[in-house]
Amino acid sequence: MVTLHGFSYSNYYNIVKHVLLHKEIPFREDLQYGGDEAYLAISPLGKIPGLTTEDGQQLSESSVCCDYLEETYPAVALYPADSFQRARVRQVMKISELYLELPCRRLIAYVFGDSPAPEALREEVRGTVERGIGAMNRLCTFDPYVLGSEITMADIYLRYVLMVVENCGSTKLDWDIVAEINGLREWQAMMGDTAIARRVDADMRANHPEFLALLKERFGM
Ligand SMILES: N[C@@H](CCC(=O)N[C@@H](CS)C(=O)NCC(=O)O)C(=O)O
Repeated sequence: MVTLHGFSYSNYYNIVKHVLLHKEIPFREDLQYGGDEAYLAISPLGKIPGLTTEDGQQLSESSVCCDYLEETYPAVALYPADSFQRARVRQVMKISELYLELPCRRLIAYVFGDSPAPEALREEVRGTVERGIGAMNRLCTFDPYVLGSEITMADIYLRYVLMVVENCGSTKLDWDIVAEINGLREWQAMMGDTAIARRVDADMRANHPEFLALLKERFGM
C-alpha cells in the first residue's frame, strides 16, 4: 500500500493526500515532521511530504508525487488527454506555486513568530504576487474549474497553495489576495464543499495544536 509521510497541517502534504483520496488509491499516513536523519532516506531534502510507493520506493516533491500517482493510477484522470491542455494544467500549478505561494512563504516565519516583517521584504513579496495574480487572471477561467468543465490537478494544487497565500496575505500584507483573482472566491467555496476537502481540512485543524507545539519546541516560536 502507498504510504504518505508528513503531517496534516502541511499544505503540500494535503495536495498529495487530496489526490490519493480523489483517485481512491488506498494509502496509509505516517506522521513525520522531518528534521531527523531517518526521514532523509524517504525525502532527501527532509521536506514534507514523502511518498513510499506500493512497491516500497521513495519519492518527494509534491508535484512529482502527483505526476507519479497520475501515471501509475490513471483510472481517475486528473490531467487532460491533450498534451497542450496537460501543459496548461502544469503551467497554472507552477505559476501558482512560484509566484503566489513561494513569495508568501517568505513571510511565514513572521506569521508564526512575534516580530513584524520588514517593509522591504513585504514590498518585494507584494511585487511578485501582483505579477502572479495577473497571470492567474489571464489563464484561469473558473468555469467552474480552474481550466474549464473538468477538475484537474491544477484545482487540487491551487486549493492548498492558497492556504499559505491567504494566511500570509491577510496577516502580514493586509491584503485579501483571493479577492484579486476573478472567480476565485466562488471556486474556493465549490472546492471546499466536498467530502474529501472536508476530511483534509478537519485533519489539518486537528493537527494544528501539535504543529504549534512543535514550532515552539524546535524554534521557540
Ligand atoms: N517543494 C516541496 C516543498 C515542501 C515543503 O516546503 N514542505 C514544508 C512543510 S509544508 C516543509 O517540509 N518544511 C520544512 C523544511 O523546509 O525543511 C514540495 O513541493 O513538496
